[in-house]
Amino acid sequence: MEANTICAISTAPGVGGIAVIRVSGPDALTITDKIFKPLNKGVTLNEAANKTVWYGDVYSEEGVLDTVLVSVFRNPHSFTGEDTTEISCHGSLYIQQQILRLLLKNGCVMAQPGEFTQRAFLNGKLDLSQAEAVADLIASTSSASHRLALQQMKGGISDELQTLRERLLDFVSLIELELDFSTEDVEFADREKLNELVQTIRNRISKLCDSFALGNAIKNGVPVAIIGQTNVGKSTLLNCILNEEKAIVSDVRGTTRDVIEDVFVYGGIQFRLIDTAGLRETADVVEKLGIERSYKTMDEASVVLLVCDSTDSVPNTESFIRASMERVKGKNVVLVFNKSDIIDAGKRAELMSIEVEEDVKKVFISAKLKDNVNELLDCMLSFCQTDKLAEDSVIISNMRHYESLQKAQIAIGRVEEGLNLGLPSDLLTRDIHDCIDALGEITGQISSQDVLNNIFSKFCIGK
Ligand SMILES: Nc1nc2c(ncn2[C@@H]2O[C@H](COP(=O)(O)OP(=O)(O)OP(=O)(O)O)[C@@H](O)[C@H]2O)c(=O)[nH]1
Ligand SMILES: [Mg+2]
Repeated sequence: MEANTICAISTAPGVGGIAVIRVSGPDALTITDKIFKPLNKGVTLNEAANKTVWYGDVYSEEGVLDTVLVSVFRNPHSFTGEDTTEISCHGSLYIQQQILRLLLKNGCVMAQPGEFTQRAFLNGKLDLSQAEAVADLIASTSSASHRLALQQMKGGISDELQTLRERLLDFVSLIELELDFSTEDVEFADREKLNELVQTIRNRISKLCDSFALGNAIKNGVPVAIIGQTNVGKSTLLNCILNEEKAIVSDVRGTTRDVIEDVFVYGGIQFRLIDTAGLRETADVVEKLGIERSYKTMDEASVVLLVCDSTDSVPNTESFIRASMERVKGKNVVLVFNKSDIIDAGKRAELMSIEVEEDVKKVFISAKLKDNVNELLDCMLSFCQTDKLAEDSVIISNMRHYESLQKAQIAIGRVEEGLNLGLPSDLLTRDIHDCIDALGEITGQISSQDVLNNIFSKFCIGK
């Protein structure tokens, strides 16, 4: 346990109704006692019971600074596992700064970013993936990203990986025992049972790895590219979905020259909607650069809205669709026929009959009149496998976990191969250890100081 006592403002920077200053460490109660006097005269926080709240005044050199509430959490019953006080003061910036100054003057040191959570990890209150989930929870912007973070914080992935890892550890110790008896031909570890475990782990890891695409999209927003020829109404569609005049709309072809992006939440999922420059042949250097960006956006997006102007000639529309479909193979694509307000039923039928691959949906909308846009949004939502979220399955959303799982997958593949080939025990154990280590990296049983610093430095101060 760290010897010093840290403090920081834990609420968002700025003025609020109240602010919370957190103090954690062996001297948290003593130091807070030096600046705070409870209304019940004669009581000190040092003698206060665990999980109690005290009403009283904070004193500076000049007298009373503010009337506050102080919560007392005693080691190990606090977030950090150390003695902790939380001072809820009035939200003035001046008061917050003064209380911080008084705490520092009386022996506290400023907390580093994420240091409260890092201490919680070091004191065994959270494992590493749970600690990371705290950061995700704070950053969550949609109900889905909130759910993922909460599930991870409550130990969703840790429990399961820990169990699998322990079972592997059991096997490896049996195999290592065999090595001690190398002159005799003994087998303590049942190879068939080991093979079963290897299969279980391989299947589980591959499911978790597969879930990363969804998890990552939920955490960072699903990128949706709005692609089409000039003047088809791409920017109008962006504005209509965002419900603001984000992009310039005009009847001049080539109005949008750059990518314009914003996020919005629909059905609990955050989408990143990206408007692009209209695709056409052009001699204009700047427009050309814009069009290059359109293609790049299209390549990087996971959902592509191919927008067509319903009033355009069918052959032109058809050839645009053909050319684009080549490029977006494997992505989720919606064919959006815009300006449906100014076409007749005959034209609609003609456009409907354009042949495309089965899984490509066609939606008629009027971005200008905001007509049928919900059908388009439902279509986008359908790509997000929200049913997987409804099930209680664990979804990976952290890049570091994904990389460790991939390492574990390679190692367990080698174990499987080794078992099939009847490799000698010492070679087998090396691969099993690789897998055990990779799984341990996720929960923090195996971690270097560099990894820890990197993770916790991404937190804000006070967390
Ligand atoms: N009638 C009708 N007009 C529309 C609709 N959507 C867009 N428009 C009009 O089409 C013209 C082009 O709209 P934009 O949104 O600028 O088109 P764009 O695809 O972004 O065009 P570029 O940026 O030049 O590629 C504007 O005059 C819009 O008012 C629609 O649903 N119905
Ligand atoms: Mg535009």
